Amino acid sequence: MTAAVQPQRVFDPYEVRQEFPALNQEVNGKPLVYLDNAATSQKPEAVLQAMMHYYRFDNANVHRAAHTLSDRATRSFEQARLKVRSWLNAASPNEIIWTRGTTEAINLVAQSYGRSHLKAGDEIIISGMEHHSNIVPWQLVAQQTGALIKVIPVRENGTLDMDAYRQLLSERTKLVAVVHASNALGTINPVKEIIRLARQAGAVTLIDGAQASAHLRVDVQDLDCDFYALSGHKMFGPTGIGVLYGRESLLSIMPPWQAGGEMIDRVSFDTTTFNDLPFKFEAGTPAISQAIGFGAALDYLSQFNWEDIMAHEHKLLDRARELSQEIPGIRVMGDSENKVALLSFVVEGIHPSDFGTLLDHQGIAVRTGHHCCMPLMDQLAIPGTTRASFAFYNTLEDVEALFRAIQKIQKMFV
Ligand code: 7TS
Repeated sequence: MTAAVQPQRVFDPYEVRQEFPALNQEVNGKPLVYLDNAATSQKPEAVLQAMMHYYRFDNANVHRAAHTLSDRATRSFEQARLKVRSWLNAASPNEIIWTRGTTEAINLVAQSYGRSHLKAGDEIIISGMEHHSNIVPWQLVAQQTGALIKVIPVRENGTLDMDAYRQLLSERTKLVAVVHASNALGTINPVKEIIRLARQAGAVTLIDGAQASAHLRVDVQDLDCDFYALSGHKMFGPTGIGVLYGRESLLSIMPPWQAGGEMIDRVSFDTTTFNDLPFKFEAGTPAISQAIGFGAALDYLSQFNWEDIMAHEHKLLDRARELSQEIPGIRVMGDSENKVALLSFVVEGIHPSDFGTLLDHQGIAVRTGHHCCMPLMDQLAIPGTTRASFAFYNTLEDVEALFRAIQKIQKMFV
Protein backbone atom coordinates (compact mmCIF):
# COMPACT_ATOMS: atom_id res chain seq x y z
CA MET A 1 0.00 0.00 0.00
CA THR A 2 1.32 3.50 -0.81
CA ALA A 3 2.50 5.27 2.32
CA ALA A 4 0.83 8.63 2.89
CA VAL A 5 3.15 11.55 2.16
CA GLN A 6 4.06 13.29 5.42
CA PRO A 7 3.44 17.05 5.54
CA GLN A 8 6.84 18.66 5.18
CA ARG A 9 6.33 22.06 3.65
CA VAL A 10 5.48 25.32 5.35
CA PHE A 11 2.25 26.62 3.86
CA ASP A 12 2.67 29.99 2.17
CA PRO A 13 -0.23 31.04 -0.09
CA TYR A 14 1.98 33.50 -2.02
CA GLU A 15 4.46 30.76 -2.84
CA VAL A 16 1.72 28.21 -3.56
CA ARG A 17 -0.08 30.43 -6.07
CA GLN A 18 3.09 30.60 -8.19
CA GLU A 19 2.62 26.88 -8.77
CA PHE A 20 -0.82 27.29 -10.37
CA PRO A 21 -0.11 28.60 -13.86
CA ALA A 22 -3.68 29.74 -14.60
CA LEU A 23 -3.67 32.08 -11.60
CA ASN A 24 -0.80 34.10 -13.01
CA GLN A 25 -2.46 35.91 -15.87
CA GLU A 26 -4.36 39.08 -16.65
CA VAL A 27 -8.04 39.06 -17.53
CA ASN A 28 -9.56 42.14 -19.12
CA GLY A 29 -6.33 44.00 -18.47
CA LYS A 30 -6.40 43.24 -14.73
CA PRO A 31 -4.57 40.58 -12.70
CA LEU A 32 -6.93 37.60 -12.40
CA VAL A 33 -8.62 37.22 -9.01
CA TYR A 34 -10.06 33.71 -9.18
CA LEU A 35 -12.93 33.32 -6.72
CA ASP A 36 -14.92 30.58 -8.46
CA ASN A 37 -13.29 27.63 -6.73
CA ALA A 38 -16.59 26.03 -5.74
CA ALA A 39 -17.32 25.56 -9.46
CA THR A 40 -13.86 24.23 -10.20
CA SER A 41 -10.40 24.80 -8.78
CA GLN A 42 -7.20 25.62 -10.68
CA LYS A 43 -4.56 22.92 -11.12
CA PRO A 44 -0.96 22.99 -9.90
CA GLU A 45 1.90 22.38 -12.32
CA ALA A 46 2.49 19.00 -10.62
CA VAL A 47 -0.93 17.77 -11.80
CA LEU A 48 -0.39 19.01 -15.34
CA GLN A 49 3.04 17.35 -15.40
CA ALA A 50 1.73 14.01 -14.14
CA MET A 51 -0.94 13.90 -16.84
CA MET A 52 1.52 14.95 -19.53
CA HIS A 53 3.98 12.31 -18.36
CA TYR A 54 1.37 9.60 -18.72
CA TYR A 55 0.49 10.69 -22.28
CA ARG A 56 4.11 11.20 -23.33
CA PHE A 57 5.59 7.98 -21.98
CA ASP A 58 3.04 5.54 -20.54
CA ASN A 59 -0.07 5.94 -22.70
CA ALA A 60 -1.81 2.55 -22.84
CA ASN A 61 -5.02 1.01 -21.63
CA VAL A 62 -5.09 -0.41 -18.12
CA HIS A 63 -5.63 -3.96 -16.81
CA ARG A 64 -5.39 -5.40 -20.32
CA ALA A 65 -2.31 -5.91 -22.45
CA ALA A 66 0.83 -7.78 -21.51
CA HIS A 67 3.19 -5.01 -22.53
CA THR A 68 5.35 -2.58 -20.64
CA LEU A 69 3.37 0.59 -21.28
CA SER A 70 0.15 -1.02 -20.17
CA ASP A 71 1.90 -2.29 -17.10
CA ARG A 72 3.18 1.20 -16.24
CA ALA A 73 -0.21 2.78 -16.92
CA THR A 74 -1.96 0.20 -14.74
CA ARG A 75 0.49 0.71 -11.93
CA SER A 76 0.12 4.53 -11.92
CA PHE A 77 -3.66 4.23 -12.20
CA GLU A 78 -3.92 1.81 -9.28
CA GLN A 79 -1.45 3.82 -7.22
CA ALA A 80 -3.79 6.78 -7.59
CA ARG A 81 -6.57 4.64 -6.12
CA LEU A 82 -4.32 3.81 -3.16
CA LYS A 83 -3.65 7.51 -2.65
CA VAL A 84 -7.41 8.15 -2.46
CA ARG A 85 -7.84 5.26 -0.03
CA SER A 86 -5.19 6.74 2.18
CA TRP A 87 -6.50 10.35 1.83
CA LEU A 88 -10.01 9.32 2.89
CA ASN A 89 -8.82 6.66 5.34
CA ALA A 90 -11.00 4.04 3.67
CA ALA A 91 -10.50 0.52 5.00
CA SER A 92 -9.59 -0.95 1.61
CA PRO A 93 -8.92 0.12 -2.01
CA ASN A 94 -11.94 -2.05 -2.90
CA GLU A 95 -14.02 0.76 -1.41
CA ILE A 96 -12.72 3.37 -3.86
CA ILE A 97 -14.72 3.43 -7.09
CA TRP A 98 -13.65 5.80 -9.87
CA THR A 99 -16.50 7.84 -11.31
CA ARG A 100 -16.66 10.93 -13.51
CA GLY A 101 -17.40 13.06 -10.46
CA THR A 102 -19.80 13.57 -7.57
CA THR A 103 -22.83 13.52 -9.85
CA GLU A 104 -22.00 10.13 -11.28
CA ALA A 105 -21.11 8.76 -7.83
CA ILE A 106 -24.56 9.72 -6.48
CA ASN A 107 -26.31 8.32 -9.54
CA LEU A 108 -24.40 5.07 -9.08
CA VAL A 109 -25.69 4.69 -5.53
CA ALA A 110 -29.22 5.72 -6.50
CA GLN A 111 -29.43 3.31 -9.42
CA SER A 112 -27.50 0.39 -7.97
CA TYR A 113 -28.22 0.45 -4.24
CA GLY A 114 -31.43 2.50 -4.36
CA ARG A 115 -33.13 0.71 -7.18
CA SER A 116 -32.39 -2.75 -5.77
CA HIS A 117 -33.16 -1.99 -2.12
CA LEU A 118 -35.95 0.59 -2.02
CA LYS A 119 -39.63 -0.25 -2.30
CA ALA A 120 -42.95 1.60 -2.25
CA GLY A 121 -43.43 3.56 0.99
CA ASP A 122 -39.72 3.59 1.94
CA GLU A 123 -38.37 7.06 2.67
CA ILE A 124 -35.26 8.87 1.48
CA ILE A 125 -34.22 11.92 3.50
CA ILE A 126 -32.32 14.74 1.81
CA SER A 127 -31.93 18.37 2.91
CA GLY A 128 -33.25 21.70 1.70
CA MET A 129 -29.78 22.87 0.70
CA GLU A 130 -28.88 20.06 -1.72
CA HIS A 131 -27.29 20.58 -5.11
CA HIS A 132 -29.51 19.26 -7.92
CA SER A 133 -27.05 16.34 -8.13
CA ASN A 134 -28.26 15.15 -4.75
CA ILE A 135 -31.95 15.72 -5.49
CA VAL A 136 -32.74 14.54 -8.99
CA PRO A 137 -31.10 11.06 -8.80
CA TRP A 138 -33.32 10.36 -5.77
CA GLN A 139 -36.39 11.66 -7.58
CA LEU A 140 -35.69 9.24 -10.42
CA VAL A 141 -35.23 6.29 -8.09
CA ALA A 142 -38.34 7.34 -6.14
CA GLN A 143 -40.34 7.23 -9.37
CA GLN A 144 -38.88 3.83 -10.20
CA THR A 145 -39.52 2.25 -6.78
CA GLY A 146 -42.41 4.16 -5.20
CA ALA A 147 -40.14 5.47 -2.42
CA LEU A 148 -40.84 8.94 -0.99
CA ILE A 149 -38.50 11.88 -0.51
CA LYS A 150 -38.51 13.86 2.75
CA VAL A 151 -36.62 17.13 3.14
CA ILE A 152 -34.80 18.47 6.23
CA PRO A 153 -35.69 22.18 6.37
CA VAL A 154 -33.03 24.91 6.28
CA ARG A 155 -33.29 27.53 9.01
CA GLU A 156 -33.01 31.30 8.53
CA ASN A 157 -29.27 31.31 9.33
CA GLY A 158 -28.54 28.67 6.68
CA THR A 159 -28.18 25.68 9.00
CA LEU A 160 -30.20 22.47 9.01
CA ASP A 161 -33.08 22.08 11.43
CA MET A 162 -31.78 19.07 13.34
CA ASP A 163 -34.94 18.76 15.45
CA ALA A 164 -36.97 18.44 12.28
CA TYR A 165 -34.47 15.84 11.05
CA ARG A 166 -34.93 13.76 14.21
CA GLN A 167 -38.67 13.87 13.66
CA LEU A 168 -38.40 12.83 10.03
CA LEU A 169 -36.41 9.71 10.94
CA SER A 170 -38.48 6.56 11.39
CA GLU A 171 -38.44 2.87 10.57
CA ARG A 172 -39.53 3.91 7.05
CA THR A 173 -36.27 5.84 6.53
CA LYS A 174 -34.01 3.72 4.36
CA LEU A 175 -31.54 6.24 3.06
CA VAL A 176 -30.23 9.64 4.18
CA ALA A 177 -28.33 11.68 1.58
CA VAL A 178 -26.99 15.04 2.75
CA VAL A 179 -24.42 17.56 1.59
CA HIS A 180 -21.33 17.95 3.78
CA ALA A 181 -20.74 21.62 2.87
CA SER A 182 -23.26 23.65 0.89
CA ASN A 183 -22.04 25.09 -2.40
CA ALA A 184 -24.61 27.89 -2.22
CA LEU A 185 -24.21 28.99 1.43
CA GLY A 186 -20.94 27.45 2.60
CA THR A 187 -22.63 25.88 5.65
CA ILE A 188 -20.78 22.84 7.02
CA ASN A 189 -23.43 20.41 8.15
CA PRO A 190 -23.06 18.26 11.29
CA VAL A 191 -22.75 15.15 9.16
CA LYS A 192 -21.28 12.97 11.87
CA GLU A 193 -24.40 13.48 13.97
CA ILE A 194 -26.65 13.11 10.91
CA ILE A 195 -24.98 9.78 10.13
CA ARG A 196 -25.16 8.58 13.75
CA LEU A 197 -28.89 9.27 13.93
CA ALA A 198 -29.52 7.68 10.53
CA ARG A 199 -27.67 4.53 11.55
CA GLN A 200 -29.69 4.36 14.76
CA ALA A 201 -32.80 4.38 12.58
CA GLY A 202 -31.33 1.64 10.40
CA ALA A 203 -30.82 3.85 7.34
CA VAL A 204 -27.93 3.88 4.91
CA THR A 205 -26.09 7.22 4.51
CA LEU A 206 -24.56 9.07 1.58
CA ILE A 207 -22.60 12.28 2.02
CA ASP A 208 -22.15 14.66 -0.90
CA GLY A 209 -18.57 15.80 -0.32
CA ALA A 210 -18.14 17.81 -3.55
CA GLN A 211 -17.37 21.02 -1.65
CA ALA A 212 -16.19 19.80 1.74
CA SER A 213 -13.42 17.65 0.32
CA ALA A 214 -11.52 20.73 -0.93
CA HIS A 215 -11.61 22.43 2.49
CA LEU A 216 -11.77 19.78 5.21
CA ARG A 217 -9.84 16.58 5.92
CA VAL A 218 -12.37 13.81 5.53
CA ASP A 219 -12.03 10.48 7.31
CA VAL A 220 -14.77 8.14 6.14
CA GLN A 221 -14.22 5.68 8.99
CA ASP A 222 -14.46 8.44 11.57
CA LEU A 223 -17.63 9.79 9.90
CA ASP A 224 -18.94 6.23 9.69
CA CYS A 225 -20.83 7.00 6.48
CA ASP A 226 -21.80 4.28 4.01
CA PHE A 227 -21.07 6.34 0.90
CA TYR A 228 -19.07 9.52 0.30
CA ALA A 229 -18.98 11.24 -3.11
CA LEU A 230 -16.42 13.75 -4.38
CA SER A 231 -15.07 15.37 -7.55
CA GLY A 232 -11.38 15.55 -8.46
CA HIS A 233 -11.71 18.86 -10.28
CA LYS A 234 -12.77 20.72 -7.14
CA MET A 235 -9.71 19.33 -5.32
CA PHE A 236 -7.11 20.77 -7.71
CA GLY A 237 -7.21 17.68 -9.92
CA PRO A 238 -8.56 17.34 -13.47
CA THR A 239 -12.16 17.21 -14.64
CA GLY A 240 -13.69 13.86 -15.58
CA ILE A 241 -12.60 12.02 -12.43
CA GLY A 242 -14.33 11.57 -9.10
CA VAL A 243 -14.71 9.05 -6.38
CA LEU A 244 -17.43 7.05 -4.77
CA TYR A 245 -16.29 5.74 -1.43
CA GLY A 246 -18.56 2.86 -0.41
CA ARG A 247 -18.54 0.55 2.58
CA GLU A 248 -17.34 -2.79 1.21
CA SER A 249 -20.14 -4.79 2.83
CA LEU A 250 -22.66 -2.70 0.85
CA LEU A 251 -20.74 -2.45 -2.43
CA SER A 252 -20.34 -6.20 -2.48
CA ILE A 253 -24.10 -6.82 -2.37
CA MET A 254 -24.95 -4.07 -4.87
CA PRO A 255 -25.69 -5.05 -8.47
CA PRO A 256 -23.54 -3.56 -11.26
CA TRP A 257 -24.79 -0.27 -12.63
CA GLN A 258 -23.21 0.21 -16.03
CA ALA A 259 -22.17 -2.84 -18.02
CA GLY A 260 -19.38 -3.53 -20.51
CA GLY A 261 -15.68 -4.32 -20.49
CA GLU A 262 -13.62 -4.37 -17.29
CA MET A 263 -16.58 -4.98 -14.96
CA ILE A 264 -17.00 -8.63 -15.99
CA ASP A 265 -15.40 -11.85 -14.89
CA ARG A 266 -16.69 -14.23 -17.58
CA VAL A 267 -19.18 -13.58 -20.38
CA SER A 268 -21.11 -16.03 -22.49
CA PHE A 269 -24.37 -15.48 -24.37
CA ASP A 270 -26.21 -17.35 -21.63
CA THR A 271 -24.78 -15.79 -18.54
CA THR A 272 -22.22 -13.32 -17.26
CA THR A 273 -20.38 -13.19 -13.98
CA PHE A 274 -18.99 -9.96 -12.66
CA ASN A 275 -15.54 -8.80 -11.69
CA ASP A 276 -14.53 -8.21 -8.07
CA LEU A 277 -14.62 -4.84 -6.35
CA PRO A 278 -13.83 -2.16 -7.25
CA PHE A 279 -13.89 -3.11 -10.94
CA LYS A 280 -17.51 -4.33 -10.82
CA PHE A 281 -18.55 -0.67 -10.93
CA GLU A 282 -16.02 0.52 -13.51
CA ALA A 283 -17.33 -0.44 -16.94
CA GLY A 284 -15.23 0.43 -19.98
CA THR A 285 -11.91 2.22 -20.30
CA PRO A 286 -11.60 4.47 -17.28
CA ALA A 287 -10.35 8.07 -17.10
CA ILE A 288 -6.72 7.00 -16.80
CA SER A 289 -4.82 10.27 -17.13
CA GLN A 290 -7.38 11.99 -14.92
CA ALA A 291 -7.02 9.41 -12.15
CA ILE A 292 -3.24 9.82 -12.33
CA GLY A 293 -3.65 13.60 -12.28
CA PHE A 294 -5.93 13.36 -9.27
CA GLY A 295 -3.36 11.20 -7.47
CA ALA A 296 -0.80 13.95 -8.16
CA ALA A 297 -3.20 16.53 -6.70
CA LEU A 298 -3.46 14.49 -3.49
CA ASP A 299 0.35 14.22 -3.34
CA TYR A 300 0.50 17.99 -3.77
CA LEU A 301 -2.00 18.58 -0.95
CA SER A 302 -0.24 16.06 1.27
CA GLN A 303 2.83 18.30 1.45
CA PHE A 304 1.01 20.70 3.74
CA ASN A 305 -0.30 20.59 7.21
CA TRP A 306 -4.05 20.81 6.74
CA GLU A 307 -4.52 22.90 9.91
CA ASP A 308 -2.42 25.64 8.28
CA ILE A 309 -4.59 25.58 5.18
CA MET A 310 -7.81 25.71 7.22
CA ALA A 311 -6.49 28.57 9.37
CA HIS A 312 -5.61 30.53 6.24
CA GLU A 313 -9.02 29.92 4.65
CA HIS A 314 -10.70 31.00 7.89
CA LYS A 315 -8.78 34.25 7.77
CA LEU A 316 -10.03 34.85 4.22
CA LEU A 317 -13.62 34.13 5.22
CA ASP A 318 -13.43 36.31 8.35
CA ARG A 319 -12.08 39.24 6.32
CA ALA A 320 -14.77 38.75 3.66
CA ARG A 321 -17.48 38.67 6.34
CA GLU A 322 -16.04 41.79 7.98
CA LEU A 323 -15.93 43.75 4.72
CA SER A 324 -19.43 42.60 3.76
CA GLN A 325 -20.70 44.12 7.01
CA GLU A 326 -18.84 47.39 6.49
CA ILE A 327 -20.30 48.01 3.05
CA PRO A 328 -23.97 49.01 2.99
CA GLY A 329 -26.35 47.20 0.65
CA ILE A 330 -24.79 43.73 0.85
CA ARG A 331 -26.87 40.87 2.21
CA VAL A 332 -24.97 37.67 2.93
CA MET A 333 -27.00 34.48 2.57
CA GLY A 334 -26.29 31.92 5.29
CA ASP A 335 -24.34 33.01 8.35
CA SER A 336 -23.67 29.69 9.99
CA GLU A 337 -20.72 29.78 12.41
CA ASN A 338 -19.37 26.68 10.76
CA LYS A 339 -18.69 27.52 7.11
CA VAL A 340 -16.20 26.76 4.38
CA ALA A 341 -14.55 29.82 2.81
CA LEU A 342 -17.40 30.92 0.61
CA LEU A 343 -19.54 34.05 0.64
CA SER A 344 -22.87 34.11 -1.16
CA PHE A 345 -24.51 37.50 -1.27
CA VAL A 346 -27.00 39.80 -2.94
CA VAL A 347 -26.30 43.45 -3.56
CA GLU A 348 -29.31 45.72 -3.26
CA GLY A 349 -30.67 46.91 -6.60
CA ILE A 350 -28.29 44.90 -8.82
CA HIS A 351 -29.19 41.58 -10.46
CA PRO A 352 -26.57 38.89 -9.74
CA SER A 353 -25.93 38.15 -13.41
CA ASP A 354 -25.10 41.83 -14.15
CA PHE A 355 -22.90 41.79 -11.12
CA GLY A 356 -20.87 38.82 -12.37
CA THR A 357 -20.17 40.51 -15.70
CA LEU A 358 -19.15 43.75 -14.05
CA LEU A 359 -16.79 41.94 -11.70
CA ASP A 360 -15.30 40.07 -14.65
CA HIS A 361 -14.50 43.43 -16.28
CA GLN A 362 -12.30 44.03 -13.26
CA GLY A 363 -10.56 40.65 -13.55
CA ILE A 364 -12.59 39.03 -10.77
CA ALA A 365 -14.10 35.60 -11.45
CA VAL A 366 -17.15 34.64 -9.36
CA ARG A 367 -20.24 32.58 -10.06
CA THR A 368 -23.69 34.11 -10.11
CA GLY A 369 -27.11 32.47 -10.26
CA HIS A 370 -28.88 29.66 -8.47
CA HIS A 371 -25.76 27.46 -8.13
CA CYS A 372 -27.84 24.37 -9.05
CA CYS A 373 -29.79 24.81 -5.82
CA MET A 374 -33.15 26.04 -7.13
CA PRO A 375 -35.21 24.74 -4.18
CA LEU A 376 -32.95 26.64 -1.76
CA MET A 377 -33.22 29.84 -3.84
CA ASP A 378 -37.02 29.42 -3.81
CA GLN A 379 -36.94 29.23 -0.03
CA LEU A 380 -34.74 32.33 0.17
CA ALA A 381 -37.11 34.00 -2.34
CA ILE A 382 -34.26 35.22 -4.53
CA PRO A 383 -33.35 34.36 -8.14
CA GLY A 384 -29.75 33.76 -7.21
CA THR A 385 -26.66 35.15 -5.53
CA THR A 386 -23.18 36.31 -6.32
CA ARG A 387 -20.81 33.73 -4.89
CA ALA A 388 -17.16 34.28 -4.05
CA SER A 389 -15.60 30.94 -3.22
CA PHE A 390 -12.04 30.81 -1.96
CA ALA A 391 -9.26 28.23 -2.11
CA PHE A 392 -6.02 28.02 -0.16
CA TYR A 393 -4.14 29.91 -2.91
CA ASN A 394 -6.32 32.99 -2.47
CA THR A 395 -4.98 35.85 -0.39
CA LEU A 396 -6.30 38.71 1.74
CA GLU A 397 -5.45 40.96 -1.24
CA ASP A 398 -7.92 38.91 -3.34
CA VAL A 399 -10.65 39.48 -0.74
CA GLU A 400 -9.91 43.18 -0.65
CA ALA A 401 -9.88 43.42 -4.45
CA LEU A 402 -13.35 41.86 -4.50
CA PHE A 403 -14.82 44.38 -2.10
CA ARG A 404 -13.10 47.33 -3.81
CA ALA A 405 -14.70 46.13 -7.05
CA ILE A 406 -18.10 45.75 -5.38
CA GLN A 407 -17.97 49.34 -4.15
CA LYS A 408 -16.96 50.55 -7.59
CA ILE A 409 -19.96 48.78 -9.13
CA GLN A 410 -22.31 50.11 -6.46
CA LYS A 411 -21.20 53.65 -7.38
CA MET A 412 -22.14 52.99 -11.03
CA PHE A 413 -25.70 52.24 -9.96
CA VAL A 414 -26.38 55.35 -7.82
N1 7TS B 1 -22.72 18.54 -5.06
C1 7TS B 1 -22.31 19.76 -4.69
C2 7TS B 1 -22.48 20.22 -3.29
C3 7TS B 1 -21.69 20.60 -5.64
O1 7TS B 1 -21.28 21.80 -5.27
C4 7TS B 1 -21.54 20.13 -6.97
C5 7TS B 1 -20.99 21.01 -8.04
C6 7TS B 1 -21.96 18.84 -7.27
C7 7TS B 1 -22.56 18.08 -6.30
C8 7TS B 1 -21.75 18.23 -8.61
O2 7TS B 1 -20.39 18.04 -8.85
P1 7TS B 1 -19.87 17.54 -10.27
O3 7TS B 1 -18.39 17.65 -10.18
O4 7TS B 1 -20.35 16.17 -10.45
O5 7TS B 1 -20.46 18.48 -11.28
N2 7TS B 1 -21.13 22.39 -7.80
C9 7TS B 1 -20.89 23.39 -8.66
C10 7TS B 1 -21.00 24.72 -8.27
O6 7TS B 1 -21.30 25.11 -7.15
N3 7TS B 1 -20.73 25.50 -9.34
O7 7TS B 1 -20.46 24.72 -10.39
C11 7TS B 1 -20.56 23.38 -9.98
